Amino acid sequence: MKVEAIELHRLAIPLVRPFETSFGRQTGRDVLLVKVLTDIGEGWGECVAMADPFYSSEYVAGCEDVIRSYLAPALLGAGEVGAEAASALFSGVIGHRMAKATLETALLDAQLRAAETSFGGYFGATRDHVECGVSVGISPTIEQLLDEVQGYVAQGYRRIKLKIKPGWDLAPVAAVRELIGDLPLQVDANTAYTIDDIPHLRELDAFDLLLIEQPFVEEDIRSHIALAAAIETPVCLDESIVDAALAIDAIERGATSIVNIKAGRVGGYLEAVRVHDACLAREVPVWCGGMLETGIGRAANIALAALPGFTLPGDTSASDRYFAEDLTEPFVLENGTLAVPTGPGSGVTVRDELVAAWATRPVETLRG
Ligand code: NPQ
Ligand code: MG
Repeated sequence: MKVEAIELHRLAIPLVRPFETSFGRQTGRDVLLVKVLTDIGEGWGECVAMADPFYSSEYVAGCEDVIRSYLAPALLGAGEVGAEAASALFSGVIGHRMAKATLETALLDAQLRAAETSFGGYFGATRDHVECGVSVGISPTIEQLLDEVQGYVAQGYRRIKLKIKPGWDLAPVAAVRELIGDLPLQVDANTAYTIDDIPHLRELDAFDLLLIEQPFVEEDIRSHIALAAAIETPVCLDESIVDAALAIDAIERGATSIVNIKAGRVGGYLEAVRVHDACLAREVPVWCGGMLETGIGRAANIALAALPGFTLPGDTSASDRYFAEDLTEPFVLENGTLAVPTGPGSGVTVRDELVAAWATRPVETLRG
């Protein structure tokens, strides 16, 4: 295909409830969407970066700038190009994986719509539904936390993930474990601990957790190795895993025995499939992470989560976990699962009227 223009859309979407993690509290989703206009049709990509560089070094305005200044010009000047060629085209730019993933996904959407192939079919999905978990933020009180968790259990979620940080860990985990019985439970620290906390983190072994996710900073593989050797609960890396090579290295060194896969974090769905393949070959279970995506990103995540190595429920929750209204037809939980879209490309239809209604500034159109 030939890319003729790239639109940048910046939206503000209200969340149904604030979402608090060890790195901050979100009350809305500041989201960047890109639409590629090509000679074979259009495609959408959603950027997973947050408004501020507090979860990752990337952030929305930074992604926008690197797309506008570097990635879009490379694509618009490339002539005939397939989604599979995007990462090589972008390779002169170091890092900025979330920005690269946004454009690659839009290209893949356009390409697969034209080929009448679904994301799931293209990735190698082996299931038509995926099991869903839910990520639960830090609450003002344990009572409110239990209320929120109870609601998700009633909706049918197959596993609960609690956000933890120093001062909000053993007590809420104990209370939730008591509430939910033997429903699968895991925790996510988003890098809030240090190696000195290992004796404290070992106390989590009492709660039969599926895993503990990313207790230490992204670059600190060594402390994760030390924790994994000291604790029964499996250690799972999120922020640290930025590509398939790093996943293999972290697995072989004993830093992680389960991997959270987020396409944005690793530079796109094609690399995400390679992370999956590397983990499957090493018998390391994977699950699909979430970044408060709208239906656009959620559709692609659910297609990814339908690959055979995704043996644990993901953070691929229903639309109403985050949004009263979604940018696409909503994803609705069916017996704790979501249906993998089967239509061409992402398989969802973007509601242009909502894209316009939630825009925080006029559409910016980039041309060659
Ligand atoms: C995680 N996601 O697994 C992330 C962290 C996270 C579902 O727990 C706006 C955009 C707010 C992305 C808050 C979940 C966010 C965000 C938290 C990602 O670590
Ligand atoms: Mg995480």
